[in-house]
Amino acid sequence: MSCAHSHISRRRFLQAAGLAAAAPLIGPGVPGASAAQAADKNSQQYDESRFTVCDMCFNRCGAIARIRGGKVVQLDPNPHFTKSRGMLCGRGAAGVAQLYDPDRIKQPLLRVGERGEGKWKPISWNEALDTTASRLMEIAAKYTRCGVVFSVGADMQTQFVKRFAKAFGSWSVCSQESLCLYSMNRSYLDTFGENVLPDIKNCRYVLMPGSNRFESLVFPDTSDLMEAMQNGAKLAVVDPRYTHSAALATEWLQIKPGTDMALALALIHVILKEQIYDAPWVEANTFGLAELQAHVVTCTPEWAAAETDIPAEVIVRVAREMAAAAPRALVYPGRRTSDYTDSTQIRRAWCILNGILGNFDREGGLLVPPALKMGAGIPLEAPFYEDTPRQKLDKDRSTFTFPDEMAFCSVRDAVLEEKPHSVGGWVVFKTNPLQTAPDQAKTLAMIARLEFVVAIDISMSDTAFMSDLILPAHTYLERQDPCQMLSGGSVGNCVVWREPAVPPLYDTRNPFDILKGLAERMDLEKYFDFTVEEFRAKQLETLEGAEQALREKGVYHPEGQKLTGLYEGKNLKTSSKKIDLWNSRYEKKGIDPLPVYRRPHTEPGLRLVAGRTALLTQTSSQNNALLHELVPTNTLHIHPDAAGKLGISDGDLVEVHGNDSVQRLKAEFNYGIREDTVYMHSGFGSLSSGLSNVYRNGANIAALMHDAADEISGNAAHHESFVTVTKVGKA
Ligand SMILES: Nc1nc2c(c(=O)[nH]1)N[C@H]1C(S)=C(S)[C@@H](COP(=O)(O)OP(=O)(O)OC[C@H]3O[C@@H](n4cnc5c(=O)[nH]c(N)nc54)[C@H](O)[C@@H]3O)O[C@H]1N2
Ligand SMILES: Nc1nc2c(c(=O)[nH]1)N[C@H]1C(S)=C(S)[C@@H](COP(=O)(O)OP(=O)(O)OC[C@H]3O[C@@H](n4cnc5c(=O)[nH]c(N)nc54)[C@H](O)[C@@H]3O)O[C@H]1N2
Ligand code: SF4
Ligand SMILES: [Mo]
Repeated sequence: MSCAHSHISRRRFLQAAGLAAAAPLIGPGVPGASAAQAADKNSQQYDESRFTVCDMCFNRCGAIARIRGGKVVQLDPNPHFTKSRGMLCGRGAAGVAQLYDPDRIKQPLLRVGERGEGKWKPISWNEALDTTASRLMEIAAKYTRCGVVFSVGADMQTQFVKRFAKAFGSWSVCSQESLCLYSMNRSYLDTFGENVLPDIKNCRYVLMPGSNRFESLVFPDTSDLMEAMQNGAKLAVVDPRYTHSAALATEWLQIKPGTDMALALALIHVILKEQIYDAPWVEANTFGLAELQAHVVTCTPEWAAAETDIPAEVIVRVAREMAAAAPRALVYPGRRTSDYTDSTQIRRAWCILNGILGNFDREGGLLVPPALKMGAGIPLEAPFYEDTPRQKLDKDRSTFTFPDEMAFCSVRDAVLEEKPHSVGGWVVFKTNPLQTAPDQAKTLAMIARLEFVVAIDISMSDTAFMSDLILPAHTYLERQDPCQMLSGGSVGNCVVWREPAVPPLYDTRNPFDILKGLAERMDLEKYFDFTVEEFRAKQLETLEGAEQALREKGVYHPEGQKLTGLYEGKNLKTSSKKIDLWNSRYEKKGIDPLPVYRRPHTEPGLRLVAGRTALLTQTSSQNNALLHELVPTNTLHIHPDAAGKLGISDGDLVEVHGNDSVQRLKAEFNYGIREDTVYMHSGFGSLSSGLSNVYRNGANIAALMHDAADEISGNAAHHESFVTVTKVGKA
């Protein structure tokens, strides 16, 4: 991790910044400014320093914006932000180039050519909001209000978009979470009754299947992991690829993709057979131990070795080491890890192993930091609309659905099938399903069915590019945001808010004002008759000292939160009221109450897996001038032996065929990837000509990925994709 811009990057960044309109200088006396200034040793170099919250990814690390001549010239970490241990990553430091990206959308744009032709007419906000309001009302009249789908990304204002959807009367809402951690959440809720966070700082043994914490940064986990390892903790990374996390781990288990459940069941087998678990604790706190014991009898290390390609003696040793370190041993919950059609069951197997390790609610184990007493803001009494369809779009499309949100893949199918009802409109806020949902062709087909698509974005993402109207939003450095509670395993919960670091550039708006403008045009103004400041005041009403801390330190993080022993003697929110090793709710639904191993589906060719690099965020930072210099394109990571069989040399231009799409990029030899697996960074090869740095640059992984989803949760199954590779030209 580094906060420093390279010499070249800095020069290029300043060029980019020079294209931006000059913003007036922020005067002194702005709340937060002097406190942020005080946190800076070299404050004389800047006119102003202001607290902000990084938005380059969902971690929302505390940051300080350094302002000179009315421009943000540098972003530094906020030392008070305990969750990231006072650090800002490379992407965080590059946030300035997001603000001054010359490709930003600068005013509302109305499509004038065919969809995807890239012909736009700049229009006024008045016209943009009038058009959006009237088109949404037309669609509501034709298809009911649920005939407008809302897709929302991770943002402090997502709650306002969901509020708008409720007031408007649509429950057809989905978010990026069904492309990310739905199956993880499902499995933990169905085992522990809660979403959990790991206390890595105090852990002695971390088994990390399919997560890459030293590249896919999650705080405090990433920094805690470094610290715990410095203090002697062991890290075993389970991944088909030799990631940076694998490189820094105590050991790397190079698993065959899709076989994690076999490994989990075998580890449980060893621990139960050798009786190296805390029997009184497990018997008192779990449900279904006898059934589990019977279930894993045949799941021997030798059996698992044949499935996973991890030697039996390694499985036995890891099981013993974990058991010895328990309860300060855990299987890292991950977020997306293995995305297959049985993801929830794969993760259930890992949950059960955590249950047997006896780490729930204990130091060095899995925690559920109790929520701070932050208020929900200004309550909404949602109106009732008589014509609301009785069946939701995701009905029967996965075994379990979440009450407030639908899975994107389910919604996409519903739109295409027009079942259980038709859909005509799509409001997309800060998410880019055209590049983050598998099977881009299917998402394009969905869009072709829709009468009106409106995107609220800062740049011309592929999804914005394919829409009918684009409403340009402020970046995080320009906007005021409500408060948000952030959770971190070992540090408990904290609260952040956001104030503008500089006045907004161009004719962009705060999403809250966009929604308010729409509400006013749709007879919904009473649901938005407040300001962001008033909303925040309500949120903080019950949190004594929070406002002062936010102004003085940029974060509210109360000391002395009790994080362990919260569930002792209490019922869990599971069917058995204990840790559900065996899940009776599953049995009633006709699904396996204990996870049953299913050999992964394979197809001819190579399995394509997705993952991350420390210097990019999904698809949203690739056009960032600073990060683009560091990661200028994507390459196909392929094992030299696999490449050799195809006549491919290192650096050759290759064609990757998958899901009826063909993508071109350079091959990169990688001895650390399995021979049957290939990898590329996501977010390149955009359809959008409005992203100069990635348009026609590299390959688009979403186009190659097959349409597949987890059967229980509906989470996208990104790793169920196979491709063939052919050589095009010499390096
Ligand atoms: N720098 C950076 N940090 C980020 C993000 C980012 O975009 N950039 N995004 C954030 C977000 S939203 C999230 S959800 C997290 C994601 O963080 P993680 O949950 O750590 O997910 P990935 O980094 O995508 O890593 C998934 C890994 O699973 C491996 N894998 C594929 N198939 C299998 C399999 O069958 N078994 C096993 N064991 N492994 C498999 C892949 O090779 C890949 O390395 O990262 C967060 N942090
Ligand atoms: N191929 C592939 N697919 C994946 C993943 C992967 O690694 N590879 N990861 C999966 C995971 S874990 C996740 S969480 C999802 C994430 O999927 P998405 O939610 O689609 O996330 P991003 O790709 O970051 O796209 C965010 C969008 O928000 C826009 N944006 C950025 N900042 C702002 C802002 O301040 N305001 C507004 N209004 N818009 C803004 C960006 O321009 C971009 O269009 O993708 C999933 N899908
Ligand atoms: S991890 Fe990096 S990109 Fe994400 S919020 Fe923190 S500093 Fe920003
Ligand atoms: Mo994610």
